[in-house]
Amino acid sequence: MEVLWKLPKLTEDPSWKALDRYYKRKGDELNIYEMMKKDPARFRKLSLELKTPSDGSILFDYSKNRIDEEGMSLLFNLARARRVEAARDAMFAGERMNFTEERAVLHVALRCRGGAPIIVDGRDVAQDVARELRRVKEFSEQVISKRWKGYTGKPIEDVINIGIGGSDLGPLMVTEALRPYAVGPRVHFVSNVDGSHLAEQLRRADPETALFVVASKSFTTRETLVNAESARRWFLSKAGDPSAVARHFVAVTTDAEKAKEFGVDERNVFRFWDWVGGTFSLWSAIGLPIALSIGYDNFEKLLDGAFFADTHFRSAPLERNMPVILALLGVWYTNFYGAETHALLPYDQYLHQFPTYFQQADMESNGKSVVRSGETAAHHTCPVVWGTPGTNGQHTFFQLIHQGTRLIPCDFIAPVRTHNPLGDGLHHKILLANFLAQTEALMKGKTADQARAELVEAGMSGPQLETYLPHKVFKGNRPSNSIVFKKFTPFTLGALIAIYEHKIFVQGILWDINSFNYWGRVELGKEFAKVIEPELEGDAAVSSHDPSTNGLIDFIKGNF
Ligand code: G6Q
Repeated sequence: MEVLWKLPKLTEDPSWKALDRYYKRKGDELNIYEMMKKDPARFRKLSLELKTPSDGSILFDYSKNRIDEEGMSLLFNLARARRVEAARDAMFAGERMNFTEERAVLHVALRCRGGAPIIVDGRDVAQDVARELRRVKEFSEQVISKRWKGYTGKPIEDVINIGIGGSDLGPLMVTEALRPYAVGPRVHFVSNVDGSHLAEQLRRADPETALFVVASKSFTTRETLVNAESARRWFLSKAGDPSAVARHFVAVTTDAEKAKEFGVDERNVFRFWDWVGGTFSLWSAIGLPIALSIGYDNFEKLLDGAFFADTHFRSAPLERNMPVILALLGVWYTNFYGAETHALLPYDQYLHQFPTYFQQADMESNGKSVVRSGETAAHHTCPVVWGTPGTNGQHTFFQLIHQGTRLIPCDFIAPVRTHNPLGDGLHHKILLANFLAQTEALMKGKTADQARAELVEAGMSGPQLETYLPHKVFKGNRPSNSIVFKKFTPFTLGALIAIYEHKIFVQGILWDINSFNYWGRVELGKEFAKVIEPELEGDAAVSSHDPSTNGLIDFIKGNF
């Protein structure tokens, strides 16, 4: 990706400077509600509708942002100047976007439809992908149809995925999100090396009907291997015969040899490849628990949805490109308004893992402070990503979003139709009304005059009214995006995830970082943990660390 290396430093790029001037001139006075009132066409101008072939439209409304058309066009200029389109094409073409590990970044190849070859290092990986997907299909169909039997001849009732990070969160988020489509065994997830996580699952599991999926890209992750070992020990303590393991343990990895060494039968090893980042691996065999839960046909629909979003990302002009717009608005708030966080607020209980999933995907990919050249970035990168499903958030942290000192851009995500129309649809009507009300209230706020009128109406006057008044004011002008779907289906969920993945990609390009290596996530802590683990043995006081760490270790040892 030659061209990216030749770009000027981000903060010195003329397109960046133009944005900076615009921000200084207008940043304080851009008032969303005022702009909305002045221009009734604002919604039409600043929204997009993506028509899916089968599952209705996805509406993306970004008109409730502190930006006007001039600002948007400066943001698009930035994307052009920073070669977002060329970078996107290079990713799809299999160039080594992950330049510090010299790897292609091709999660898009995992869901590419149409059968065209995808060449990585001279090899058509599309065929490898198709072969592994066929294996996922066959295996999931055997398990769901109960043709796959455990060692006593009983079918599988519970699947326990053992993996962490990217080998856990994607399948966890998707199986939760698509629960209404579940047709297979119950699926559970164990990630934490804290024995309680596994112990709680094992307590409820029956070795005769449990299937363990050991998921690890590297097959070296200590947490996963220790959990898998303990699961196998538990299983053998009940089943006795080691040959029974082959009916109850499968693995998903890029390193089949290591999985075999661990003792997983070769025929039970599902593969993926080093050009799939862990964070973006749910589309590969890492998605096996998804296929086991919702059935392979639905898993394919998830891939179809992602492919739909890939096609949109590749072909829509920047001005109509949802991931690009999401990315640019994120940069606008992070780098100009100084927003430190970004909230993801799905108004759908099934999406309760969505914020956590994207917390990882965003923060692991773009939580970097070194730019491509190796210099320290002169600009901020990834904000803290967080959130929880509405309406719960309204009763917890929305206070801060409405009246706190910080600017918190929010993405509201909601399906028009529910899978559970309880109370004749009443629940869902309330949910939707709340979603809409929050975005409106964040924008409009409540002026001192309005608050005063309300207090007077409530019978208040004099010093009491004056004391209450400032606390009742909402400044408003708080930005939000709204993303509304007809219904959450495997297809629309696949599209939504892929849209956010591409947002992350675009932001990485804009921030001039490598979004695809994750050395920060575990390396340093892992090195330190290796030293500390043996020190937790024995009674001797520890002195090899700083006084705080020594003191903590000694306290723990004293209380074993
Ligand atoms: C980086 C991932 C990271 C990873 C875990 C587990 O690639 O995002 O979260 O998935 O560290 O790694 P393994 O899959 O190799 O066990």
